[in-house]
Amino acid sequence: MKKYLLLTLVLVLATALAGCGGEKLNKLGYYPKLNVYNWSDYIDPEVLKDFEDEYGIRVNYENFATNEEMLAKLKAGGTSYDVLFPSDYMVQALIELGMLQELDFDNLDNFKNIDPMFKNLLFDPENKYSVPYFWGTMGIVYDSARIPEDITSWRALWDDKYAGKIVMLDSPRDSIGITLKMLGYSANTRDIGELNEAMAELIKQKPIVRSYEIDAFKDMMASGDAIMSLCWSGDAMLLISEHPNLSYVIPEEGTNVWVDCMVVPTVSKHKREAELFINYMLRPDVNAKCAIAIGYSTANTEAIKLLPEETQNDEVAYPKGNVWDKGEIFIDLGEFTVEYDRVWTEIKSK
Ligand code: N2P
Repeated sequence: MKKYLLLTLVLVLATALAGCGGEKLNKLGYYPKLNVYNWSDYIDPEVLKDFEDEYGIRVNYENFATNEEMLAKLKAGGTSYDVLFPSDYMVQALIELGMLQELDFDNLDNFKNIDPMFKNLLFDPENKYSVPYFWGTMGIVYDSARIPEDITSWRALWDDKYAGKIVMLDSPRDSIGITLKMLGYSANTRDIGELNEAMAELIKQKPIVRSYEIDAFKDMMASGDAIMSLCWSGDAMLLISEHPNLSYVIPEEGTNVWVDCMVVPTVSKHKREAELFINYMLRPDVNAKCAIAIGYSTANTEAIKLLPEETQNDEVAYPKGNVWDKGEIFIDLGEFTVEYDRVWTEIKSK
């Protein structure tokens, strides 16, 4: 009996001491840390601080540059991530690999704010595992002061006139995807002949490519070191707002439309807190704050209403009409993914 009394005393003391560390108990009654893994430049950092203050949950925040990098890190183990932000096809791949937990929508009442256009999409037909965050298109950002002609085709990225000033994305699905579109093929092709044709085009283009980047192209476009770059719409929107000499075009051969989501991987030991975080990110004020900071298009109808009017009417970020008419969404290619990886390695090693 004495033993139990002592144990209780020790526990009571330990709890009291933990409380003295300046840490607040969270709404669930303890002090967890959440490991969040997101794209770079894809949140307003202030909302992380606000979340920590409001919920008493500390956030360990890390960035990845591509879906593929995120998957490799997740497969390598080491960190038990709690919230990830993969794109559509990567959500599908993670589901197929059994790496995601089903979400409890009783904890996600702000899911109602998501535009129905972004719900129940092919990569997660019943939204069992994922909640949309931001979306966008792929296009070309270019310096219209130094490029007098109208750009209408992806071929512009192959134009010798701009040799050494063209930047491509260091991302296999994106760079290969637009090349497939340029050739009139699906960006999801599983035809080895079509894929090899795209590879040949990208190898031919390589001598005029300044570099393959993910984030650095923004500074290169801003400074004028690069004259055109493959670019996601949100980055384009922010760049153009600061540099009116820049323009964004979706070439007429069509493009990729993508939706980035929030998910909880199976390695997470804090699903309840992860859902608190996801629900918080879906709050209209929080979501709008991020939209303003990063320039990307939110899938959250209530957040859009809080954006400045000129942003709501911006054709780059919020093109009129059905977004699915603008292009193809990437699907997970399953075992065929190794062929895209092979092609990308070959291009990069030339
Ligand atoms: C943000 C990258 C956006 C990801 N830096 C596009 N899917």
